[in-house]
Amino acid sequence: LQAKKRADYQPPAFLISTVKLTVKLHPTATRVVSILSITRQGEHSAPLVLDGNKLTLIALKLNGEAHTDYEESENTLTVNTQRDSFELYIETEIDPQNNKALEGLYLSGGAYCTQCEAEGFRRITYFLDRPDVLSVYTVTVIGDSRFPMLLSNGNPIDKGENADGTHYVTWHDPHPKPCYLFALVAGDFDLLCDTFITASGKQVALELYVDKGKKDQGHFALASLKRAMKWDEEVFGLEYDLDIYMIVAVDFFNMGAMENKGLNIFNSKFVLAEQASATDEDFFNVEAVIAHEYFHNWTGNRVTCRDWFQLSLKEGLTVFRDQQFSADMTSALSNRIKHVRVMREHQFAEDASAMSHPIRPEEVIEMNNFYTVTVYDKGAEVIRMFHTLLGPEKFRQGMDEYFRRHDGQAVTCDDFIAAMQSATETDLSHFARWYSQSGTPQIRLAHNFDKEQGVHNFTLSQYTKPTADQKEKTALYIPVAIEIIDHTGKQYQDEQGLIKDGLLILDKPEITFTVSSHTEQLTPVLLGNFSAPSKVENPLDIKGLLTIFTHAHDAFNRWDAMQSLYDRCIETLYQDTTAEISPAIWSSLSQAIESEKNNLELLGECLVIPSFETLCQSRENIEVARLINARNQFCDAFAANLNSVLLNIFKGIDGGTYVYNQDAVISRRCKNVILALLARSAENVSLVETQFKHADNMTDSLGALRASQHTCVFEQLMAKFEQQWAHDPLVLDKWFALHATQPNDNILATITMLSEHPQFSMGNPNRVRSLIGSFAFYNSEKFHALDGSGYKFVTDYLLKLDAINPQVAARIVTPLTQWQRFSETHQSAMKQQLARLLNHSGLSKDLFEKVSKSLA
Ligand code: BAL
Ligand code: ZN
Repeated sequence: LQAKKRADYQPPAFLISTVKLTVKLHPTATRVVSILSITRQGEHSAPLVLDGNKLTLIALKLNGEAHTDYEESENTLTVNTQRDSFELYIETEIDPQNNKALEGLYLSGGAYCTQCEAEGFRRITYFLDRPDVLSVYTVTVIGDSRFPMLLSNGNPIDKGENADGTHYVTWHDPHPKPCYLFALVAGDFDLLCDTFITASGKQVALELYVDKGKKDQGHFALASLKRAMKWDEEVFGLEYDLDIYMIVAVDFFNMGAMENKGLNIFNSKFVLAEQASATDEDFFNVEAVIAHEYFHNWTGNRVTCRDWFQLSLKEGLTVFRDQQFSADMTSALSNRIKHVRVMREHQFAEDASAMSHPIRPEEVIEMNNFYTVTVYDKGAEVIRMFHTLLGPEKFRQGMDEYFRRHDGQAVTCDDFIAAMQSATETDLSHFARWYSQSGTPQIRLAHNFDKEQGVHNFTLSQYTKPTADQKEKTALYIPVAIEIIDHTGKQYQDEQGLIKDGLLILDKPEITFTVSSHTEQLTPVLLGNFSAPSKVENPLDIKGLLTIFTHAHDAFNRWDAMQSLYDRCIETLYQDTTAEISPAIWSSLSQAIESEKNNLELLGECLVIPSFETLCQSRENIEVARLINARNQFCDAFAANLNSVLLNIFKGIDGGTYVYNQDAVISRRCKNVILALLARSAENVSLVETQFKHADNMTDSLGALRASQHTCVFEQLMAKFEQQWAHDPLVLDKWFALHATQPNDNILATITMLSEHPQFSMGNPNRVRSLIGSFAFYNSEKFHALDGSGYKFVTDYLLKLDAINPQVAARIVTPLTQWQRFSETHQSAMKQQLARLLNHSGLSKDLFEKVSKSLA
């Protein structure tokens, strides 16, 4: 299998100005007629090579005449012609019912729907399936009475009945778009309607389609959409551009959602939300994903990508935009912490693995493998750095310029950088290296004090380890937010004036600066608000970390200091299981908690002990069981030593009547974080049972269930929960995931049994991710069992899943490919399973790319 390289980009040899599609739906024999207006680009005589996959060609006509001069291969249709401009008629047949990969057009859960990004349109008809071919679409969908709603992009322009009893609707989308933004849905849904008046006074019809009976669960999504539309007008001056905006929620979906022009298709998990069945996190995610897809209308649809190597152009930017929106709708601090956790747990792991790639990858075998935390989340961090460097006003000017230059075009990350450059006097060419260099930079700070002179010398340096894809690394342009404080919190300035408005630009391998003070105890506070996607190696002792927690101005740094403190304690126990955490630390922690009891947001976050995955990012040669034991030992000691202070705060948090607003979310979050700690002591198990019994919302029910994972009541509460929610697959997903992450000795038998549960189906990505994905990603103790049984179990499953849905299989293989951080025994057992996958005949491109890279 050949990788495509970014450097090999060639503009299209032909363009397609208009597409007239007629789709006559049938479960196993859908007919697609496509009429294309095609124009040759430039001086050449090459034939027209169209992409196509799993299509049966029925008829081909050129300018109305049957055309026989063509060749078909597994993935192409080559049409031989010397004409420069012509109309091509292509009729194909496809089989949506047996399309279990959920790419192209598929029939699942009683509805037809499409997923075309990245390269799914070629499974519907032969086409130039690349994002730089933009066309105006007119689409007629024909279906029978079981599918009363027939939807596609743009505005409806015609509808009617056919003589054979079927009916049709014709849609026209005036905005030229790449085929990955095409969508079609047919089904029988409940419909929620609303309107939005844009800043310039245009009325937009909003339509939300959900499964029958689920209308009540759609109101929050619709309200979120209106908030997102308003926010984009206020913050970026961007208005919606069609008369209608539709969102359809479906149960079978590979991704979270898809930003098809005017017709978003969503995984129902990111639409449906109500008090009884959705957690606060679900509500948050619904609002964030609704906003993300809406924001794509400008950053993605109006200005799209020239080629798929530029994916971060739209995804990094849109993730940044949705993060800013969520911060404005909820709280900046908890959002920042949430996103940094994703970076540390997942993106740093990817950068350290064989799948490491820059946010703009250089080569790709299967594009679906590059919808990654690097392209999305690190991509958003890079946009955030533009924002930090330029400031909000100039950032906005740069965005305005980007749209002014490129509206209606398919462009590159370099075009984005150039537009941003135009809004600033700073030369961004060095900064642009973030687009081409993979790996996580490590920032180090050396500090020494010349007591006689009263001068503190600081040397800040950067280093990026070689990655699997790139051996040579150069110094990046890193904005490092920095405070220098003493033990009273007084702030100090550097003599050289390198720190401007709290920001130091580390654009060399190292930078030295000095601070004059006779105070011995100066504490540097680095990477405020996580100002760059980097790791910090800070030689601070516990006292220094507590100084940061107590006195730093940046709340993110305060949280982070606590995380480092816990990490140090866990490391002590990891090195020596008989070690004890000193009473002085417990007493400092007790004071710290007490001091923040009126700041439940920060407190709640500070009481989350770093996850096993986060702990892994600063370690090598990891012995999994030992690290997990050290973490558990610390959590147990934490709960025991701080029991009374935690209990007091827990009891003082007023549950009140349920409401979804920021204060209530923060209270529930803090309460449930504390409950999980308290539940580690047997005497507190009744608190868990009481909360479970009286909970009037899913956040508290699930909080109690999670807390019960370490207790004797887990099985009993889980059985009650199943009884209560057997009818609701999205809630059962939470139940599957809780089972799958339980580190008990029978876990593999339990998962096997659950995979036969009436609500489980290998064909449904949400179910598979909940059960198998949760085990592989989050049951670290049993996934990494030293006898290799966890690795083998996941591999056995992937071999079956790959034949059905390669995209989902390639996601779930990720933890197996990240063997590099673990000890030799783990590594060899992991590689043994990867080799089994690689040797499997008929392995998908998706799995082949990830597995072969990780064994290379
Ligand atoms: N474009 C794929 C789904 C998303 O990122 O919105
Ligand atoms: Zn996106």
